[in-house]
Amino acid sequence: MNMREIDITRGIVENHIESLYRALESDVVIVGGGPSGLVAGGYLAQKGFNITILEKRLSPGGGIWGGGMGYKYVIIQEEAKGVLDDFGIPCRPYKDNYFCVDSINFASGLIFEATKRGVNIFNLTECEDLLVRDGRVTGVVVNSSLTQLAHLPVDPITFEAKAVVDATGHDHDVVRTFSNKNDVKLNTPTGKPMGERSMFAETAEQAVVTNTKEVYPGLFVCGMSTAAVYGGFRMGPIFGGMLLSGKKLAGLLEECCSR
Ligand code: 48H
Repeated sequence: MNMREIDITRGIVENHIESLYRALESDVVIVGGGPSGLVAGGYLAQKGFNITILEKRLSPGGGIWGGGMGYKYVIIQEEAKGVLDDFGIPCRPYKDNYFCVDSINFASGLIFEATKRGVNIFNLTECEDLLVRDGRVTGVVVNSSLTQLAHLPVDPITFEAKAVVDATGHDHDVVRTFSNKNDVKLNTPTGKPMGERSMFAETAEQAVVTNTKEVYPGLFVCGMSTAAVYGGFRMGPIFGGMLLSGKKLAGLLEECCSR
């Protein structure tokens, strides 16, 4: 075999550019590759939508990998088991209404299934701002996380989308930045992000699903960022709410993108 380094490089560059082209006009850009974003993306890609996920870290998976305090299992309540099944993730029953999931299996399984269904994930890629036209979010402003880490003065590029999702977890980075930079009224009781509250698992798990919604025309929230945006409680290392939030979001976006 005549192995040439330049062919290896061409293979990487050509394929990356092709992925990038596909992302430029996405149906949905999901910011954050944690459980809620991966589940939403996986269901939508299965229906044929062009889905891009931006993840600022090297590895997608968000808060899954660490289990609870670094102990590697997380808990799922019975109502969310169907989502695990849909993504082919194994679990074992625990007490009457719970299932235990190995966090390594959980994170890698969601990532693998989402990408198999066609979700276009960009790691080391950060959303730093939004595109807004006539009172509607129309896309994202994107930069390399490495540029951000090194505090280099490098301008970003942009992706257009029919809908953008803040799936950035506790940070609610997208909604927070959007609200701070613009004189906008969000679809929250105060018109602003309301801040996350202390731990109360049962209430938190219900609220995370209820508050999965459009927070501004074209901008949706799911997962833990709903708690920060709508003043919800936190729930600790139980992840069913994240899965059900992602599934609900997929339903909302399917409707929005088919209009
Ligand atoms: C690109 C970004 C940006 C940005 C952040 O935190 P996550 O796992 O998010 P969720 O909501 O799917 O899951 C929350 C869950 O992991 C959790 O934290 C729970 C259940 N906590 C309960 C408790 O009481 O503590 O993932 C968000 C992802 C991360 O991977 C970030 O790196 C990424 O978003 N991210 N990516 N551009 N601007 N900001």
